[in-house]
Amino acid sequence: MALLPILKFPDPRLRKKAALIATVDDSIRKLAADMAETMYAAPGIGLAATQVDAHKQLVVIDISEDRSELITLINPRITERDGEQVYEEGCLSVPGIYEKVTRAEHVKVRTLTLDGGEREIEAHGLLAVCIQHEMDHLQGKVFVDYLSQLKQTRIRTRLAKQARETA
Ligand code: K1U
Ligand code: ZN
Repeated sequence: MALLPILKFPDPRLRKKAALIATVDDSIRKLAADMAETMYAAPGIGLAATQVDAHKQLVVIDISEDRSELITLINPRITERDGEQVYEEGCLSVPGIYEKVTRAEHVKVRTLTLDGGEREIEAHGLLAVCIQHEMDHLQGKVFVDYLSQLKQTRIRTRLAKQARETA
């Protein structure tokens, strides 16, 4: 397995739309394993392939306390959504920034599995937030897009300063 570099906002590659995965083969299983290792090491509770510059519809998520409930989404599609919740989100591509975002409280998601089967996942609360956040990445959307222009400008300034200081 390998740790993958995570793209940082405002890298334009975070804006690319991910392609559907035609066949779930060993290369996809290897990418999913590397993404899971990268997510756990970061640490994070989710990671989309877009964030590691692999523009395929692949997501890994684990919101469990003991990091034992890995969920892999391949070509995920939301089939039902309802309710509303506000959660203070973070993003491994926007380090150190946490802001409130409003999303559906409950979603049903149809996805392929790593063995090429199909399953449906029903999610509420944080899992629903994380699924929507990661599926946004696959469409080239970052959570800061939901914020005001003023907040977005402040975030860009802060991240540019962070990047200068770590260079
Ligand atoms: O997409 C990402 O960059 C991962 C992101 C997922 C996420 C977090 C919160 C709300 C929505 C989506 C993160 O994992 S940020 C880090 C984080 O939230 C966290 C890290 C360690 C333990 C618990 C949370
Ligand atoms: Zn993110």
